[in-house]
Amino acid sequence: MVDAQQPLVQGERSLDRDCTTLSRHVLQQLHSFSADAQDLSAIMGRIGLAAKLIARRLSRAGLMENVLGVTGDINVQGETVKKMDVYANEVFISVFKQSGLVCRLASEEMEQPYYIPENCPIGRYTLLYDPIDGSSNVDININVGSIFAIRQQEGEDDGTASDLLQNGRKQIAAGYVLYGPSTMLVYSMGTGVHAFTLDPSLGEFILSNENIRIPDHGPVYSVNEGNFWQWEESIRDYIRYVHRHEGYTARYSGALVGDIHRILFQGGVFLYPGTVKKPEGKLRLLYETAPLAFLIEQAGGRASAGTQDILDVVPNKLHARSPLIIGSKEDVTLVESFIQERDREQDERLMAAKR
Ligand code: AFP
Repeated sequence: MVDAQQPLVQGERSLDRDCTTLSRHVLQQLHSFSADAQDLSAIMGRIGLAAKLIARRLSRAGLMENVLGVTGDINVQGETVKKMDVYANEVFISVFKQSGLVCRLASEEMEQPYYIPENCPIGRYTLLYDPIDGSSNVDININVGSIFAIRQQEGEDDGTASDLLQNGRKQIAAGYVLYGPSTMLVYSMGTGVHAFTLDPSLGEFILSNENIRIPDHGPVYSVNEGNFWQWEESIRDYIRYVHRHEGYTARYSGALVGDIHRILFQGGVFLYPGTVKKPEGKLRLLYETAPLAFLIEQAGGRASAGTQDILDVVPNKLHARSPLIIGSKEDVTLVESFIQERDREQDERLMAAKR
């Protein structure tokens, strides 16, 4: 007679793991089968589908026509649009059309949010996303990513989606997809950070790392040092500090998602600081820095805009930017200490000038 409680086959644990798909994991995290939980599980499932479609195209990009290169357009950020940016943006829209789940999508590639009016009475969620992060890597077959966040619509939308202009603590879930040697989806719904790896033979994201904790300190500092001449003196102070101390190593891939993924698992700090001319830097708050901050805080790390936690920053427009210092707790705090020191010196000079 078969005892249902006993392992049937060797490797049952791996069979169990293979059955932990993304949608199932979301329901487990929420400890509920309520309609809300089912909706969030379905949204994550759709994000997974978008990731699979994008991964499939990336994996064959060099063999297909009209996949690599630029479209010739400039996006709302004033940046060159790549063909993959357009494709990936449309993939996210397509997977959510007629899903009944999401009423609005806001992305780096669209000046205004994309409304799906037929979903709005039932699906009060908004998906914010960067369809291809690090798109300059696409043409040279190096890792890229997608970043996403889910927010709930608050109040009536006046047609300008102004309810989205709120701090990052309003995010219900956030995560990224890394298109690397394997495709990984890392997400948090406020109950830890969990990573899934796409098993191409199954066509499913399967749980690979649960409750990931970022080390409190790590050796990596990840920053575009070509911008040294443009930074505030405090950031230069920090970089001089790492240059003069043992135990640091530089890594920078040109795609935020890849750099953050390394830091999530191995510790360290990623910086994209503001400059004297552009104090808010390059990265966008609502669909780049805030989702990653949500994730890294959930893993026990920190994310700062310099003098304020990223999750407390309130954007003044949909495509607002923010500086980013993110990663291991101790490393982020160290960078902040250089900023505080320079701010203190400046205050003292101002006081002295007044006397
Ligand atoms: P692209 O998607 O335009 O390539 O920008 C990538 C990105 O937003 C982020 O993923 C990188 O960390 C950062 O910009 C790289 O910017 P720099 O080339 O200025 O270092």
